This record gives sequence, structure tokens and C-alpha cells, in this order.
Amino acid sequence: MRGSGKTVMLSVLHDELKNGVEDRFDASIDPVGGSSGLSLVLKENRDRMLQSSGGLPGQTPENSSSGKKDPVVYQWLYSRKNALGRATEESTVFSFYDNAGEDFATTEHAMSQVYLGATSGVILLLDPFGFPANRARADDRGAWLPETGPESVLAALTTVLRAVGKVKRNKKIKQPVAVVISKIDAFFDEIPADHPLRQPSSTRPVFDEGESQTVHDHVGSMIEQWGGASLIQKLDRNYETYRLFGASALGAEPDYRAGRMNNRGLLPHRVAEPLLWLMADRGFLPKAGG
Ligand SMILES: Nc1nc2c(ncn2[C@@H]2O[C@H](COP(=O)(O)OP(=O)(O)OP(=O)(O)O)[C@@H](O)[C@H]2O)c(=O)[nH]1
Ligand SMILES: [Mg+2]
Repeated sequence: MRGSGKTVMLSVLHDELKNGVEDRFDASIDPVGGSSGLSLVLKENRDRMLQSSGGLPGQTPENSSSGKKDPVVYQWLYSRKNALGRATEESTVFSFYDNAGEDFATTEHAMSQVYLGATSGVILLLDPFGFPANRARADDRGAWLPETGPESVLAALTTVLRAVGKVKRNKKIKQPVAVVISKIDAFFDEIPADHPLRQPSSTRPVFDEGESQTVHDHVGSMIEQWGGASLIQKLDRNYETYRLFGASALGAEPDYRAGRMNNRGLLPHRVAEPLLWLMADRGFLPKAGG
């Protein structure tokens, strides 16, 4: 989805992994191949955002017809106690593609995103300003108005996952999908201050399933109020497992027109949660509650 916040999100995620998640889960998480390719681009974005001018990244160019762009690949190393109580080193790998929004705008385009077939989980970032009820708010603040609504983006993803996974019409897609509403800072006024969605992520070394459900429920009702009930229906109909999240890479509203961050600085909010959910779902992280 054009402008949904993917590049900014991926740019800050690296620091979140290194400065919060590593300690929390006693893991080491590093890009495979070091700082090169997309990983380097993301680092440069982050450095630019941290400068006093606080410049935001520009639009990501659409995939060239010559093939897909390289993802950033992370390896997560952690130790786990085996049945004998001895610690063994284990690892898992995950990757992120920073595709341009247009790559997903239509099914035809999405079909060229062949890498989706190989995934064991997907994080889908949706722009809250794309819901019908939020268009006026976007206009007011000068935020970019997405041409493609969240439903169309989900429809394109669904078509691809069904096709590449050969999922029959009467069956649901098995891959878990984390559906993330980005830019949630712009809607903090619709969330009670003491709600977990307004609070920072937990620092406990477990994925809190109960808290995640509470966030899921609140985000679901916000989406319905924004005129997105059919998005939820689509998710229910097509996916065995999905979870709703709200996150903000910036943590405070930028000057949308000027492409400059808020002068409160970079305040990433709950950006690692979707990844942690996928990791916990695959049994790589312990769960609590729920
Ligand atoms: N309020 C708020 N706005 C954000 C946030 N992240 C991004 N934005 C706004 O959304 C714009 C687009 O963000 P990008 O990260 O470039 O979006 P993208 O999905 O990579 O866009 P394309 O590359 O064009 O597909 C930014 O320039 C900001 O105006 C956030 O956390 N909060
Ligand atoms: Mg981008």
C-alpha cells in the first residue's frame, strides 16, 4: 500500500531489535551479510531521520521488471534448554521486503511478488488514513491519501497466498498474518491512555498473549468504526490465524507536507510486536497468558 509507512517502519525496526528485543529475549539478532543492500539503505534512512532536520525517506521506487529486490534478512540466535537441562544454541531466520506500495495495489502486480509463496508468516502494514472515516482527518493534517484502500491490498495478498499455496476455495489460508495498522500515533485520541495499545511493549522475556488479544480487540473495533468491517470479514473468511496490531514507527505525527519528523524526535511504539507474535506462534518464543 503506497505510503503506508513500510520504509520508516523497517528503518526503525533494526534499532528496536538491537536495543530492546535482544536484551528482552537474551538473543542476538543481526542482518545476514552485515550492513549491505537494503540493510544499508535502512541504516542511512535512520541516520538521516536522527539528524536535527529529521528528514523522512522518500517514496520507494517500484520493483524493476528485472526481478524482485533483495530483502533484509535477519538471523535470530538464542539458547534454549533441552530436555536434559542443557542450553543449546538455536537460530531462526526472517526476512523483510520493502516493496513499493504499488507492488501490491493490484492482484496482477502482487502476483509478481513470488517470494510470498515461501513465507511461513506475513506482516501486512495498512495505512489507517486509507479507511473511509479517516479521509477527512488525513486531509486536515496534510497526510498522504492512499489511492488503494486497505481492503484492496488485503484482497491482492489473499489472491496471491491462495494461488501460490494452492488453497482450495472452501479452505482457509494457513500462514499466520499479522495485520498492522501503522501511524497509530495519529489516532491516540481514540485509545484510552491506560490501554496496552498506548503503553510501551512489555520488557518481560515472554510474548504476552492476553495483552496481544486486548490490543487485537481494540484495533478491530477501531477498524469497524472507520468503516472497515468488510476487512475484518475478509480476514475471518480467508485466514486460519490472524492478529491485529497497532504500531507507530515515528511515535508522533510528522509534518506530512514537509516530510519532516515531529521535533519530539523518534519515538517508535510497539513496532516489534507483530514479529514477536509470529515468532511465538512458531514456538520460538515462550507465551504467557491468553
Ligand atoms: N503519523 C505517522 N505518520 C507516519 C509514520 N510513518 C510514516 N508516516 C507518514 O507516512 C509517510 C510514508 O512513509 P513511508 O515509510 O515512506 O511509506 P512507504 O510504505 O515506504 O511508502 P512507499 O515507499 O511510497 O510505498 C511518511 O512520509 C510520513 O508522512 C508514523 O509512524 N506515524
Ligand atoms: Mg517505501
